[in-house]
Amino acid sequence: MVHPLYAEGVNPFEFAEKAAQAIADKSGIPKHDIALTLGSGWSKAADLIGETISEIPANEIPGFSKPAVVGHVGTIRSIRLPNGKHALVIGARTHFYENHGVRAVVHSVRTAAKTGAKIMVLTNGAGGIKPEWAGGAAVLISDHINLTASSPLEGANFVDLTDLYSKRLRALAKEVDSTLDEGVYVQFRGPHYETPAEVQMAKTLGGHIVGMSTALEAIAARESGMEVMGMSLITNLAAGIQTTPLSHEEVIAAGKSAEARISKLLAEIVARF
Ligand code: 8IG
Repeated sequence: MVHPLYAEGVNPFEFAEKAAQAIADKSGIPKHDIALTLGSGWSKAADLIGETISEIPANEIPGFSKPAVVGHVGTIRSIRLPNGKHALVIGARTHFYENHGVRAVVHSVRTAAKTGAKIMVLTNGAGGIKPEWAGGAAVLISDHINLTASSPLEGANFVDLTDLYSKRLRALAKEVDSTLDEGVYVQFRGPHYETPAEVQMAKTLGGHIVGMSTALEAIAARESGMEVMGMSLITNLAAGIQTTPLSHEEVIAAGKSAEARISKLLAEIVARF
């Protein structure tokens, strides 16, 4: 079945506007200030950043669907921060490897922009190339390399990606935790994990983190005029950096054990926005 975003004559930005209107109607909050996509290991942050005003099942919002991945929650939450700002928390991510097309991948980001969000926080679980990140490090994304051979932009739309991952927001994060490390995120298509040779390629290209989600979303966020912060939880060392086989169960377990620590960290960072 073709995804609704690819139905005849659909404009993805008008569709995102409809989704944003549905969120406003269902939550009673007409405008959100910031948005967060919570990936593997990060979902507890939603409980810590403020008071949940409304929680909406993803399938009640046009263009959204239940996540394909165990460990993702499948709801959209409207949260009031202690400083009075409103955060939209997206617990439903569509991955490129689901083959619904890149419009579906970035629909939540475009919707967030249409709700009024000026800051987009993108979190994920990812593999680490630096051995010192073993054991569940949270790492800021400083830049990315997009190896999906795709883009969410359509047509001759030449968006600048210099400083895509905001220096200002990274500095705020480091005020909360000065030990936070940074790295270049390399997005592969997945859903298979990399071969050790592919990880060595990513390392040679200047990469430090390997993942399957965030680069395409960040591009769309920038296109929509949002300031972007990206953060990875290193749930595993990348293939060949760790010598044991990678498993999704390992990833889920690492996420669970890091959850409380990284969620508190993210809540403290967001409180400074
Ligand atoms: I969690 O090792 C997680 N997501 N591409 N490689 C890629 N994505 C990931 C990995 C990994 N771990």
